[in-house]
Amino acid sequence: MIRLHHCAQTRSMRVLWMLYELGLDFELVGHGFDRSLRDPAYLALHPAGRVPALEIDGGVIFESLAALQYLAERHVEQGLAGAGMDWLNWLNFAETISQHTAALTQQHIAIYPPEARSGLVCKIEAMRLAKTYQALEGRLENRTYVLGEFSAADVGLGQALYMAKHFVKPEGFPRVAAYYERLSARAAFQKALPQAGEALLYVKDYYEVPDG
Ligand SMILES: N[C@@H](CCC(=O)N[C@@H](CS)C(=O)NCC(=O)O)C(=O)O
Repeated sequence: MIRLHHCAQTRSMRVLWMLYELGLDFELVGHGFDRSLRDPAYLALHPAGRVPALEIDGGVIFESLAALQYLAERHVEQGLAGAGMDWLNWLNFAETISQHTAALTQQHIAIYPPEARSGLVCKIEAMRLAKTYQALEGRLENRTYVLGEFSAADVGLGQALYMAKHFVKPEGFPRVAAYYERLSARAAFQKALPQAGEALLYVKDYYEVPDG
């Protein structure tokens, strides 16, 4: 039995998307994005109390991009695994994007009271996030997907963009914008979106960099 522990609009969405791409049977366990992730029962699955946690093959994978790699290689016949340095670099580049999104989510949404938030940190993180789009823009010159053909690396990157575009719009990066459109049109991506009634992390489509 495969079991995915998931919160809507977080990095666990990339694993959910991947499971749908592969057409696997699995159980989905939804969690609140709150202190319940620190319950001892959940900490036994994820030592830092985060999502995702993927129970599979008698073990637990608790890093989202490791989960994508494991699944892609477990089902290599489906053609979503790459090889060599390009595969590893671009699969893991999703985290280079997501680290800035995590910082921006903390600044714009998680920190209370709002006066404790830093406009300067928001500006710096948004600029650094834009630099990651620039890198992706370069990689996508003459390529439809980062490895040429669609792979699990695009699942990681597409989901990283899904979260990141709340803070930096991809429109200034035409290849990235078109890439995101292509990825988000996939049926498996659409199935991994928040379902009706699920608590959302982002209540706005876009969070402006605050003054100050
Ligand atoms: N590098 C980890 C990061 C996991 C992570 O930080 N997940 C966030 C959601 S995107 C989380 O669970 N945060 C809850 C918390 O920090 O309390 C991965 O890619 O799986």
